[in-house]
Amino acid sequence: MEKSLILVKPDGVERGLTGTIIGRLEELGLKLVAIRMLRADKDLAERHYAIHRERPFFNDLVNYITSSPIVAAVFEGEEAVSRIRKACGATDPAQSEKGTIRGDFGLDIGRNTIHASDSPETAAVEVETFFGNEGTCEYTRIN
Ligand code: IDP
Ligand code: MG
Repeated sequence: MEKSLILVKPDGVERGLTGTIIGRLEELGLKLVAIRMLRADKDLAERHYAIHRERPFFNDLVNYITSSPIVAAVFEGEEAVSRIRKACGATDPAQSEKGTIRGDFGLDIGRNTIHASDSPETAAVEVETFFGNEGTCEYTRIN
């Protein structure tokens, strides 16, 4: 079954939106299989966003994601990656549809409330990055 990693970014945690965001994804019928709050350090943030290393916004991105605690979670379900990306909306909240997480809560392109894996392959790497030590849980989701 497909897994996807999400991060509630600092703006989501600080505004008390963690439960709402996790709830929206649970309401899609996806199964929550791991969750933890952490303050990412520079090394973790740079590894997570390594693909953007050459982009002009890389330093801002790393500074932002390490500025305050985040909540990392893993959801499991059929087509979890694409369904969660759809629920998140476009990267820039100004372009995201209402009813999506970023469209409803995102403040700007940096403070866009949530990260979500962009492919099953990326998800596997990201789950390992954030939950490599403790792993994920197994149970039956009853809908
Ligand atoms: P995604 O989060 O929708 O997958 P990515 O292109 O992977 O978007 O970019 C990672 C994060 O970097 C975005 O969520 C956003 O916060 C930030 N970002 C992306 N493009 C820009 C930009 O042009 N300026 C500033 N920040 C950006
Ligand atoms: Mg991305």
